[in-house]
Amino acid sequence: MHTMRHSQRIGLELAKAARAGLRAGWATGRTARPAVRAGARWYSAPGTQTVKLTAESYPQLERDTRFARVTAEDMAAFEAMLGAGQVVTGADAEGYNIDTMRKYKGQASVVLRPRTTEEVAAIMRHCHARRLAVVPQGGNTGLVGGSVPVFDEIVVSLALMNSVRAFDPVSGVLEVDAGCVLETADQYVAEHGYIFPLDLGAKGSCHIGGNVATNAGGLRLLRYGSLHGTVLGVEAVLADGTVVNGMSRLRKDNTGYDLKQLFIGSEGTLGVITGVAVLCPRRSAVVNVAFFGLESYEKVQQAFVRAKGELQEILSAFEFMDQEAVEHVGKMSGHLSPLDDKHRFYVLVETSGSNREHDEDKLQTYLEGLMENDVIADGVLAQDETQLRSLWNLREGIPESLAKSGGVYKYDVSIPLNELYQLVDDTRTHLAEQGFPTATEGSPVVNVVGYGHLGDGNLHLNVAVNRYNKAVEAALEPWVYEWIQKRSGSISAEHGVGFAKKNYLHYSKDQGMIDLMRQLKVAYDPQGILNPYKYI
Ligand code: FAD
Ligand code: 2HG
Ligand code: ZN
Repeated sequence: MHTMRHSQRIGLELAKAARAGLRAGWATGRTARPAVRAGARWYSAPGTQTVKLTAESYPQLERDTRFARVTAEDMAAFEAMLGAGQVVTGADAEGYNIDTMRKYKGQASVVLRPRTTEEVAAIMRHCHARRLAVVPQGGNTGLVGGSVPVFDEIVVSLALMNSVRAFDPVSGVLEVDAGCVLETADQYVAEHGYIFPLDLGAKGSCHIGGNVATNAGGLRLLRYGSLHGTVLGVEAVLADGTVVNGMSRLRKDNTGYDLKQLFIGSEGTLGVITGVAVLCPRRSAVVNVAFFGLESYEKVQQAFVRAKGELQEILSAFEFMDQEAVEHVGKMSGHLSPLDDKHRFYVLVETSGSNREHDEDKLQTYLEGLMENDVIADGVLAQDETQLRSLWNLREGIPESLAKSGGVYKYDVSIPLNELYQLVDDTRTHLAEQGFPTATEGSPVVNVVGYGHLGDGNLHLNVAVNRYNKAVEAALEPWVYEWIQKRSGSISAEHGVGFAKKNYLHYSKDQGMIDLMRQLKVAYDPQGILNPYKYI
């Protein structure tokens, strides 16, 4: 017989209930999910360790001598087209050169900050004519080194193109400049009763243009699908300065090739995205979040299958975390598990719907069933907005807590669900065999954790190290990618290929596909000036 308890730590009602009395034990959320959860800019790892130049970390890489170097005449041309205030140089350019993981550092001496699509077009016309290489940059929160230069490429930052262009409260179609921050867009549509269909931990910093360029997945994909479905229109500037206006607001349009799809996930290699039209769904009035512990990965899968069956249309997130991830975020960031005991795995389930009684009834029945069948060991249900936010902060805080270790090797993969977690166990064993045991005196490996969007078949394997270490990297790569290839998985479920995985694309894509991608690249960017040294 279990009895109900109360968690002192974050004040959540604890539902380690007696099977018979369980219905009463799982108290449900009373408020809609807040418009903003984390509400802060993404934290970037503290700059205690100097970031090595990418060119020094990868000495075999050479600058492509076909690209011109920026001259005084180029600078004069940029200042004439933009105004001096929008041309950043010297020490002010430093932040644009370093990625959020502090793993990659470029050598750009010039950063251009256009305010309009016409200014982007003028920049690209000039760079194309002069064969100057360019890196489009959004919020610089990308996790594959794609948003920063490798050598002296010019950074084109979309940060000043940050306006909401239009919103239609009948259709829910939002039109924004590419530099609009995700959280700002979400807050904007929230005022009209809508929700942005994408949500992720970096929402306070990342741009919609960057999200589209990476085809970001995030925490709501399970419910609202990928950007390939929700993005209706894209406006972009091609390498030669041509503006392609594909800002459709239509859900259905079968007039020829759907070219906007090529920009979604193109990671700055095909054009500079300047505008995006997105279909936003209605914001749910009732949101509930449950968090529970389970003792095996098998049980995590059982809980997911039952969530799909029993929560159906109200299921909006199914995130899982292993014990190591939850303990790490507790220790490093203070986001503590609300459960008294330790568990091998944890799951955060969110439901979003419109009818409180109906939603709560469904969720309670689901949780009761899991308890009765011994699928879950213990759990809590958020009682109010603060508790709901605490649970999400725990989940969203995991990457930040790992970054505090010094460095993190990140693998963002899709694998058939039954084998998803095996990669984490195998990585721990493999690293130990290679002489890098976890959390052992003298070993650079601080932690190996697994978490992610289980509902999307997406695992985040993170190997935290005390500092970036070539020997650890060599032990992990291509070993991890080979492991994934053997299971026909994807080496990038959501973060993209960028610089980090550029040599490993063939582990997930057949040569015919890679050749076709190259042909498209040549057609869109014949001089290869857009985001060179990256994946294509
Ligand atoms: P940047 O980092 O600036 O750029 C990313 C890539 O897009 C680069 O190749 C760049 O050249 C290109 N690019 C940027 N803007 C443009 C443009 N306007 N036109 C053309 N190309 C452009 N990703 C997920 O998928 N799911 C998650 O849950 C998730 N969570 C995250 C949590 C944290 C804490 C962090 C730090 C990152 C997370 N990410 C996640 C990574 C994710 O890719 C980014 O956060 C986001 O999508 C990148 O947007 P950005 O504006 O920062 O783009
Ligand atoms: C998340 O789901 C992000 O939190 C980041 O995609 C994952 O840092 C990572 O590996
Ligand atoms: Zn993710």
